[in-house]
Amino acid sequence: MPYNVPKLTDFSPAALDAAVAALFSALAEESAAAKGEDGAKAFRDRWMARKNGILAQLNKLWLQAAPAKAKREVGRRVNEAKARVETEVRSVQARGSAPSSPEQRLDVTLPGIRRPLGAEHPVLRALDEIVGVFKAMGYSVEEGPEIETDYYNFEALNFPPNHPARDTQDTIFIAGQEAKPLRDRLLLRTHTSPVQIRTMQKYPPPVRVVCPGKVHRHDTPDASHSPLFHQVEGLAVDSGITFCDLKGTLDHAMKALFGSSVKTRFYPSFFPFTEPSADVQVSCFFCGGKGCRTCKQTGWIELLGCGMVDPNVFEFVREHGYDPKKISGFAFGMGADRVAMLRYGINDIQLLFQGDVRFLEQFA
Ligand code: 2U9
Repeated sequence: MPYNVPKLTDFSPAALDAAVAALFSALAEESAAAKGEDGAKAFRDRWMARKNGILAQLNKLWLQAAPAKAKREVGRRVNEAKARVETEVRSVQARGSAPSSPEQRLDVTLPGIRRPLGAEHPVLRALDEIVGVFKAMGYSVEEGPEIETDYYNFEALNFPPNHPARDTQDTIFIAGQEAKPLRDRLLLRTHTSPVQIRTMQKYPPPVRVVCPGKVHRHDTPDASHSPLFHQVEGLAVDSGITFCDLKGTLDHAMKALFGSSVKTRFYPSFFPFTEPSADVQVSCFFCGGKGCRTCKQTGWIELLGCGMVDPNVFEFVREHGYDPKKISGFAFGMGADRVAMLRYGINDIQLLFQGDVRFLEQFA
């Protein structure tokens, strides 16, 4: 027999207790019998429907029917019944929505969701490694704008206006600036050397600084050329700095980067901003100097340019404390892309900039 709310006539505490006990036992019985989502809904409707649910009937048949002096007692019991019914309905609903069949349960043997981590780009890794070697020698790191003025990229670095040395830089200029004085015209920096000029304007000597970053040249792309590449340049200025300091510093840096057994050798070269200038070769760390494909059978790999800062360059920052009669300095530069290519056996510089995941994920 399904439970029906009785119409109360006896409102004595004993009669109320008996009526509530019958109500709760019906609640427990029906709650246990309610199965699945449909059962939970029917259970809720039967007990809590606004219109004629059992709770609504309690209001009408018990509370409203009670004489004034029993109202308090009846009200207390009806409230208690409300709370019990609500708790029971919630627990039946929770049971009803939980997976019931074994197939619906969590399968811990399923493969997890893969969240692949990104990896540092090989060029940035090389750039960081090079910078790290110089940081360990007390160098600080400075960065500067990629869009530079003619003054910082050329003039202050001893490339006078119209000098043929400018042609070697294959500069990409920003168009439509003919109205400006030459020194203010904008271009994409062709080297990070402008950062060293800016550094000297900012700090008086002594300075020891490395400047990593992107540079741009109007080069046709091929396996060894890219219109965008990366340099790390360095500058040390102090009183009494000599070519000997330059050689010792770069020899140490190459050993730190490529292993303590590599040797270095310095060849005369030319850069507008250094005098004397040199190219630096490192003994081939693939064949140990015997000759192989990477070093084109020479046993040596060219990696660096360097030199003593030309006094003409110091003239541009003289008022910042750089009197070429009192101080001297050395500078160097290397291509980080080339270092990455040698380090990771990459034979085409284009691979570094195409964003092909099949290439990049090898560095994860
Ligand atoms: C100041 C004074 C001197 C920076 C230098 C080089 C030599 C050099 C090349 C290496 C390969 C560029 O990436 S590359 O093509 N760089 O050979 N750079 S000395 O000399 C400076 C810089 C700033 C104020």
